[in-house]
Amino acid sequence: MTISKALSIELLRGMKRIRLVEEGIAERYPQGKMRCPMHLSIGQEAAAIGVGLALKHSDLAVSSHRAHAHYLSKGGDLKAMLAEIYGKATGCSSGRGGSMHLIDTKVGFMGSTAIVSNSMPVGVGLGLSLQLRKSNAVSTVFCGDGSLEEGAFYESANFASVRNLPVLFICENNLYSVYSHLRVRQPMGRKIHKMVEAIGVPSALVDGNDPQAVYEAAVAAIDHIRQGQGPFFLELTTYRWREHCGPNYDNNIGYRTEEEFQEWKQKDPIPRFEEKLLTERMLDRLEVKDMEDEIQAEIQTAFDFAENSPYPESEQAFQGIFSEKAGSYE
Ligand SMILES: Cc1ncc(C[n+]2csc(CCOP(=O)(O)OP(=O)(O)O)c2C)c(N)n1
Ligand SMILES: [Mg+2]
Repeated sequence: MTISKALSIELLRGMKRIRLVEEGIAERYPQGKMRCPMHLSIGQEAAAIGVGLALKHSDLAVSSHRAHAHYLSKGGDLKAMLAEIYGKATGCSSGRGGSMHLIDTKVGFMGSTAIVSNSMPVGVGLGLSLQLRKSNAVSTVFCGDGSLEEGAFYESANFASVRNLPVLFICENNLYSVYSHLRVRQPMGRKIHKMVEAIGVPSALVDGNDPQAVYEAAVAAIDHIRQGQGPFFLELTTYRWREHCGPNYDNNIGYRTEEEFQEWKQKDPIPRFEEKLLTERMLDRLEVKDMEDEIQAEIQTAFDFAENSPYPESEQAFQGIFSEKAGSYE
């Protein structure tokens, strides 16, 4: 598949935007104003944007604890995300959820939750709802390799398969669940996408650090689903650069080696793709610089918005937010 110049540039811009937002968070986190746990996906940007650009706003998505990139790739509002992380009333969950509870139903991002695998049945339920409404939209479940080790995944994937539901499972396999490598969690030689096929959901394995490969695989999977052929599972190989939770690096604590980290850093999705676009003369260095300046200006405005927004009033603490704030996706 050849993708257009405009789309190639959007893939690059999307990756840079996610990276710069998360680096902005990491830089400011030690100030102590963001009082929630923080799971960054720096290094994993290609997976999120490749899928996000293949989806429409009318498609739905849910995610997990590491959701910033998914929310932004689906078109979620950056100001509302940062305000949420700062615990402000203008946040997308009215300041009560923090980094792990993002929602923007206007663009079909139906929520992220902190309980591993919790969003599986929610995403499959959304798929059932789409099917019952005879919609041709797709429900996307962003998840990690670790979330496939919960019973909820098997029940959900089985149900999606049996009912032929329009569900796209996107598994970012970054090798780790917190500090545990796959080799101590799953039998030797198991291939995640093959295991999922064995329970009835067709799958593909893709280089999750190649945004174009991810985009193309997502388009093919979405076509399969929109044609009424049921769920599809994409395993995207990638790597988290920073600590599991927090803004720092933690290669020194012994659960992974510096060599492994450096090996994956060489596979940084952003410079690799940028170089490709420069070589193919889709844009020049000056345009890349303009792109970065534009993104940085947007990010600064969003941080200012978050910092200057008010905290929620205590009497609002138990008021519902879904209907009054987030709206409905109908
Ligand atoms: C049910 C449940 N068990 C354990 C945890 C603690 N926990 C938070 S994130 C995580 C690892 C999840 O790994 P993975 O799904 O691969 O996502 P990644 O962090 O690598 O993005 C664990 C075990 C939790 N939040 N929920
Ligand atoms: Mg993982």
